[in-house]
Amino acid sequence: MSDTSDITMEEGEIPSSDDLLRDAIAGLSAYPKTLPTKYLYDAEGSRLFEEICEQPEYYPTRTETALLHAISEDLSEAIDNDAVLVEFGSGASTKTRTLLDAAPQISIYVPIDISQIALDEAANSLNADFPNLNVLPLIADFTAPHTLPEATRNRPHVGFFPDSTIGNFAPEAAVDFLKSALITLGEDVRSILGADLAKEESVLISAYDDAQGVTAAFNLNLLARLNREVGADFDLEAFSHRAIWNAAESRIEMHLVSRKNQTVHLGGKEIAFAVGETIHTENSHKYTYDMLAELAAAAGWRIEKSWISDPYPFAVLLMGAM
Ligand code: AVI
Repeated sequence: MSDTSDITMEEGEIPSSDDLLRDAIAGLSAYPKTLPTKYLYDAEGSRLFEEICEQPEYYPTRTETALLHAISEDLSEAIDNDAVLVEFGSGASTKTRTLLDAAPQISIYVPIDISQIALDEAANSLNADFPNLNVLPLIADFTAPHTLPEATRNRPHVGFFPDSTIGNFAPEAAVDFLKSALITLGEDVRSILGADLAKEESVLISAYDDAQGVTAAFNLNLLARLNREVGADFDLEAFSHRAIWNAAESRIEMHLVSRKNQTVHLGGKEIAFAVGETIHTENSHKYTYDMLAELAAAAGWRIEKSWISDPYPFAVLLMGAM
């Protein structure tokens, strides 16, 4: 298997189309070929991801939502009065509602996301449904440390990282992210982390290669995006989606497989593909509880309490700064 530390999500600025072209050329000129995961999420990719979450095979979203509902009272007990809830990579803030319903003592919510549209929509709908909540969105790359709005000073802070996004980071990047979250949140804080856990291979493969082909469309959209935004000439029919379980790394990998020998053009470069050659586009690590505890500890967090769902193991961890 390839060393794919370069395809994971990483710290940095909000990417431009110059970045997209530069990163795509670098990844496609390497062997094995890669494309950065972060580029899966343009408007169409984000729409397709929402659709993936509704597929019967994609258990993580339903499982985490049900678990958060079941333990919401316990989580609420761990949140102090007048708390600031900071969500890293908030998207539509869907799962946040479960916490906000159970913990009305949260007075400020800071969703951090790179999508202004997602933040505006989430803020509008939360303002309507939680009139006592002060929503202060931050447009930023959530993996980097940030200064929170002035109004959050001198209040207890709680971080929220749902959706198993942590699994899309390589272990070292996951530690960096958890450290950076600690810098953003400050000292003496708590966080709630949702992470999918390792399980039967057939369940994982189906979840990442659904019968409707939504995950395939999500993966192929990356090539469509290169055609749209940087004038590449990928023939989408000439690539197929593949999900692989890499047991040694405890991760599901998404690849795009060339169905024939072909040459693709982008940014004045010719990129040759042999039949069967793959572009590695995403890793979704399925850590064990012990692996998660190690990552958390390496970043300065200790696990105070944890809940694991059944029959599909998914963990919600309540962590405190060490
Ligand atoms: C966003 N992330 C947690 C999803 C996952 O399960 O790793 C992304 C995804 N890729 C394919 N299906 C879902």
